[in-house]
Amino acid sequence: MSAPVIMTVENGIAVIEINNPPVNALSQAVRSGLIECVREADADGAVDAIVIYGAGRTFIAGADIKEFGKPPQEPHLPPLISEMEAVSTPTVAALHGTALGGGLETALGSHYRIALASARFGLPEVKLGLLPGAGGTQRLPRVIPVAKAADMITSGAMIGAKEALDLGLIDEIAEGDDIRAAGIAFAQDLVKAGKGPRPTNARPCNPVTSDEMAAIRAKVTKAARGLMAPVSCITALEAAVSMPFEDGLKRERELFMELMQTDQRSAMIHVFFAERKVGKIAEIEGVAPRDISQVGVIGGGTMGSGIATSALLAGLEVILAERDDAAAARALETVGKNLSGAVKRGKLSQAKYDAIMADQFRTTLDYADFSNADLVIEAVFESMEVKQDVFGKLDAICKPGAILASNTSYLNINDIAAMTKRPQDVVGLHFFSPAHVMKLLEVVVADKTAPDVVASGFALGKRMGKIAVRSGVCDGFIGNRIMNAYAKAINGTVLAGASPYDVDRAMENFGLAMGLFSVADLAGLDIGWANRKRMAPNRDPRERYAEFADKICELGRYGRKTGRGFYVYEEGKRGGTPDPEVLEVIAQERAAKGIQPTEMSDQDIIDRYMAAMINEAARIVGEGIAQRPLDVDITLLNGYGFPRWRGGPMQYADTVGLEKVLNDIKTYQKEDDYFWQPAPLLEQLVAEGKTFSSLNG
Ligand code: T1G
Repeated sequence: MSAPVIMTVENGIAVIEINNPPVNALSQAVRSGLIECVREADADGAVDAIVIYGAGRTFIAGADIKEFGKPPQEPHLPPLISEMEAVSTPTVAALHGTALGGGLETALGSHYRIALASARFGLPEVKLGLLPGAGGTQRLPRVIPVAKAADMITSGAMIGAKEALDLGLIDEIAEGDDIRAAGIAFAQDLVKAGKGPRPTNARPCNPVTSDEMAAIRAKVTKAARGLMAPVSCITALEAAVSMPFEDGLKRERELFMELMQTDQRSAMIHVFFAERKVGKIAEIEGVAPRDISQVGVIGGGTMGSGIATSALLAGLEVILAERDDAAAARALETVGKNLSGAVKRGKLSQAKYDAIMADQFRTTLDYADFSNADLVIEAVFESMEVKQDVFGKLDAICKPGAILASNTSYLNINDIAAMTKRPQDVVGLHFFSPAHVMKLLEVVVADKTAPDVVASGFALGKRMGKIAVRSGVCDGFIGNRIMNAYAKAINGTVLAGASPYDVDRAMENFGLAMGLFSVADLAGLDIGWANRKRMAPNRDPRERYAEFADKICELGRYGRKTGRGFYVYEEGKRGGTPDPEVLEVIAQERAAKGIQPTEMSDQDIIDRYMAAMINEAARIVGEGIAQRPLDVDITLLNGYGFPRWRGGPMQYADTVGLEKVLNDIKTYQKEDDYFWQPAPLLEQLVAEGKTFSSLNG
């Protein structure tokens, strides 16, 4: 393996190249190579200036996250950057790709910064439950306005080269795309102009008033909702504003080391790697996906239009079929609105919007128009009969090799595939509403689905900017099956003594955007009601069925759309208010069932909710529906709003301890020993003293 850092000297310019694919992460070898080269160059009387740049596609994209959690190795990055900053030879960071985290901190410790026009810059440590721990919180506010520094550090968002130049983060945007040559030319100009070192730490922090700082802290604290890192970022920034540089650097280090010990940090780094690992499955390793350029969508409702929008934004040609002109017109309007939203958000240019609407998208009433489609996705009514009819027709119309996909959220893909002569081409592509916004895509693999069709589902997901997760066939696949389980547990919790309002409060305090009953009111209680009626014939008589939701529906209360559900909704008011009549319905059911309600703390409620989620997830992994626990985590994080800083239900289970979860389940069994059956995998892992993460490979 060649050295990750090499230096050449050309006409008095020491050029240090960092070459540690894929993203030039600051591994121990890179750190030691970098500081050795800087020391050697600074001691070389023939060297007038030093240029540091990254080989390959990017400058340094940060510390090597793979080293986190392992014993830290010298040289540590903070003193390395400070030593580099103090050299007497002017240093230039030549930036391209994404200069992120420790990479941007290394650039901030350089005296000057030049970048390609396509370069981007960020301090995303907060997305890992950390803060910039190598001087970023101390040097950035010395280079750009404090408020902007606060925004970059607490959001982790990247900025482009033009904004970086305007802010003063970089000194120049280079012409062309040869960052090495641009760095050398910039250094030569420095030497000609007689410019020496310009250490960032010698610059004062940009001005900010204490009121402005207080307002920044208040805003960040409110938005943090349980996250520790953003608040620590502000504490470090306050040190930059109020302390001498070295003291601020010490304070930053203290705060960084505190965050390194937190469960939030280990959860968010778990998510970082899990989101990259979830697409790596043996069955598609080395399997080429089929070419997809024309996509057919059947059904122009919310889901179908969202899927069409997502495909259009991915650059695919889309034909959307509806049953009549009016429905087709509505679909066209919905897709147009979705794309206009993308234009407003800066995700799509107006010119691109016009081009899409002119010749990349059209509607039809005739499935015959799908004869040349590479992929057809149906998003019709959730009825097996309707879907089987659609697939029978598609089988006769579509060309050989075309992929036929169902967006069903729980129906059996094997039964749908059986309506075709090409079961190997049939797959489930379960999008989440709104499909052009939600990142999760469940690729549901039926018994006969071909590996290259599975690979095509993953490739489509990546092209759409989504995260695809492989699911086997079962009722509800991964996400909805788990949601059905924890909804039953929550209904049991309400029967046992909690109110729907206690539950929603506890879930929101846990970090979910909304509690289960608020979500149900928003989605429409009639949808869940129809589902429960569908499942009723198969309901096991031993199930302790909670009826209060059905009773509320029988009163014609379907949630927001009818003005009443679990909550009462008044015109012009955002949220709903608790409804005493709902509490009465629940009290009557408890009485009829002979249940004496018990007091429940928020923690009691969360313990039950999470035990149900973890137990069903353990079943799903044990049955092979999800390949690994990380697949469940990624599903719940990207499709169901599970708090990212908790890492997902399986990561959370490892954090609280599987033995505790199992013991909780055994306690609840006394109330309902039908629902609370421990999953075999959970019992096995507890018996072996193992964690779910031990199954992630
Ligand atoms: N360390 C180790 N591996 C990394 C890495 C990193 N910083 N960044 C990416 N990888 C791996 C990734 O796991 C994947 O591996 C491959 O590179 C391609 O990544 C002291 C403490 C740079 C925008 O948070 O945002 O600096 O799956 O699929 O879509 O204050 O990677 O191929 O085996 O994401 O083109 C701060 C994280 C670290 C940046 C490229 N830096 N990376 O996106 O490729 S903490 C970050 C990214 C820090 C200092 C602190 C993205 C990217 P594999 P990829 P991509």
